[in-house]
Amino acid sequence: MVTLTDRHGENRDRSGGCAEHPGAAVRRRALFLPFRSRIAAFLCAVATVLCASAAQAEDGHELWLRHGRLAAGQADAYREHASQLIAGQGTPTQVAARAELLRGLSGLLGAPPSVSQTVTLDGAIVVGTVASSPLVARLGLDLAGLGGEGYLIRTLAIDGHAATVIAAQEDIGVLYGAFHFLRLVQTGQSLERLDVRESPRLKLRVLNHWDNLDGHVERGYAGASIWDWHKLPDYLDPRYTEYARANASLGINGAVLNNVNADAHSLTPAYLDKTAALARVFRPYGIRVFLSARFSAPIEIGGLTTADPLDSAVRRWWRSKADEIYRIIPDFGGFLVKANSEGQPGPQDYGRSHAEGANMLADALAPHGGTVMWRAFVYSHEEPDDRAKQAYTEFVPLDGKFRSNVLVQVKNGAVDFQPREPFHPLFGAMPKTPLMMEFQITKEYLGFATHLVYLGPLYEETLRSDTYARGKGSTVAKVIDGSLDGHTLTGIAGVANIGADRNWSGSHFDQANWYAYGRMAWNPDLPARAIAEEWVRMTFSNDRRLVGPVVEMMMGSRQAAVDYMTPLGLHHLMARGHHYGPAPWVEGGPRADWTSVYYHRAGKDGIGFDRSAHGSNAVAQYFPPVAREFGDVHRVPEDLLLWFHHVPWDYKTRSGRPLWDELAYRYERGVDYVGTMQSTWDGLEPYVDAERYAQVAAFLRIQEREAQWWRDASIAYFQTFSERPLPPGIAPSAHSLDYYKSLDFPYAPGDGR
Ligand code: GCW
Repeated sequence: MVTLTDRHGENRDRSGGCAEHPGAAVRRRALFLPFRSRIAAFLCAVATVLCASAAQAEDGHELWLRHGRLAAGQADAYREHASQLIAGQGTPTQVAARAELLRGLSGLLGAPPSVSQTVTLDGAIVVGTVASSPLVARLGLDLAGLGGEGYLIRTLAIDGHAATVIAAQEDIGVLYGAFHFLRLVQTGQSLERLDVRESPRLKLRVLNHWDNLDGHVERGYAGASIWDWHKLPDYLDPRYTEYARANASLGINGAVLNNVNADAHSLTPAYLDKTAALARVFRPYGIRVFLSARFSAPIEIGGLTTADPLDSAVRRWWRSKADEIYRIIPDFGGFLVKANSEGQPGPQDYGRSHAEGANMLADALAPHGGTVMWRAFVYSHEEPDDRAKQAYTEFVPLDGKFRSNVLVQVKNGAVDFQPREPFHPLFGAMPKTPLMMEFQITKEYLGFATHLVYLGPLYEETLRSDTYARGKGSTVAKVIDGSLDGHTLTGIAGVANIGADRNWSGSHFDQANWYAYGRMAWNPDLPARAIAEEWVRMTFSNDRRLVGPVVEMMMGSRQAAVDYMTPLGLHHLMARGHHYGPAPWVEGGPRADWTSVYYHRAGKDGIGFDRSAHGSNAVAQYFPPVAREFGDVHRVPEDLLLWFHHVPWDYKTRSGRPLWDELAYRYERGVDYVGTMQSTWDGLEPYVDAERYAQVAAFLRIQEREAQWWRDASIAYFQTFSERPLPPGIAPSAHSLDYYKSLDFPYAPGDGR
């Protein structure tokens, strides 16, 4: 990456060389936009006076679209490539692209480029499609192959002037290209000799909002739902547009507005009007709305006595519901369905298969071009078998039985969004069915909003996992992008971490998880580290004294959470219900697979879930090379050891330490990492605005305390089985096991309702 820096090697947000707290940037920008550079000196003085109050503006609301003013020298260099803007305004999407460029460049460079119809200056930016811009049309660019959402950004000469063109086949590609161009400036990259060609690898790149109609967000830690259903459709909160801008800047092109634990009311005319209003706001930004459909809706709101997918009245009801929806939302995306899972109704209630249920909805949507996203997160009421095996067992026999407009949506791992899981064995195992990935962005099992856990490495680890479905190199990324089995309908979903909090995600660093999801949805091969760096530069600053340490801190944070919560392949040891904090002792209750003891299986003889051929044989669901690796206690990656094997407490791990010592060591390592993040962050105080600095510091203190709690409670509990002393250097737990068991958090946020 080429980084433009000022002579001090910095390019953080500063204006005109004023000595001030960096937190002043945003408020100052808002105040100063109408002014010209010739009065910059005067403004510096005003800014200095405003420094104290300006710092309060840094509440994270702008996300990564924080186009703070660049250092003077740097802004001058960029202005040479952004002197003039030639962009159409014929459609709402063109208007949006033009507005983004003007807004972003004004912020970054201190003044907007001049607006023109023709290129009359060096450094012009020409934006548009062949159809909308005669200027773009006569450049003879090779736009074929970009697809409807792709774009190119190229440096060339137009009418004797140096220019940059942002061109696409469709308006939405132009908008995506505009955001890309701004990102280059925001992250300090060179605008010389640009030759960018980008198209998304996946077709549907959607957020799944687990938002209930009453405003509660299931597993949400960022406040209430951003959808104010009560005031819709009449009042359109400006946040809806901000939301659309943020998503479009990443290329996210779909939003499932309501919880997969769905309420049939979202399909009533009144709620459809509300959804239509949101769809109108999102449309210029290329975002289509989807709804979670409750399978029993024909009974609940349709007055029928059955929801049997083979019943002709039921089928008619869904067809006319689809027609009704498309009459008011012509670009409606389709339905997401959680069926026969965790108490949700579904086709199996009528003795029908998942395919029969999905196909009924697919038939209703097909005439309108809609898609069904049918979830594979199912496990049976009867608990007959290892829960990790059940989705595969139910879905593999259905391969090839789904309509062509059905995607089967598969969680990244076979159990449930754990801090670390092996990739789901369904990936690669249903070659005739397009599978879409479901990641969780909200951190239900990773410390809620207060733990700094960057999920880029988790997503990357899954996407790069090799299924061996068609031999070596059959990565999960190739399964979901359709290239492995030749599918054109492809997709990815992220369970959103967005709420009504000013900072959207409940914490500043959780914004990075939304960002990373969106970037990988566009290109599943993007490295988590590069994405983190981009995000830090856009969200905080380009100051290298900040970028390097923050990226390092982020990159190790997920492994740290694994270490202090569920090391060595342990999983699902969180408290029952709300999942807040450690509770490896949970047992009893309605089902065994909702307890911790089911998953860790600790006893005097050892610990771990035997999924090898000697145990549940879940390994057999993977392709042979993977099955052999996971099934062999000596070859399985140690990070997954206790996921697949039950081993004695004195089992010798790769470090040479006995298992018990290794477990204790990893708990300790996780807690230590949080301490390291704290010291790193302490050292960054001079480079971060006061407001965000303080919140991150406070959250790291919470994380430190809770990591210690996880470690202490887990060690105290497992020691009752291992009956071994702690290894040298590992301190005993601060309290007794009874103390940890007595802790109770009836109102922990995010619980399902
Ligand atoms: O992990 C579980 C969550 C539930 C969620 C379910 C699912 C929407 O605890 O809250 O329900 O996953 O993915 O369906």
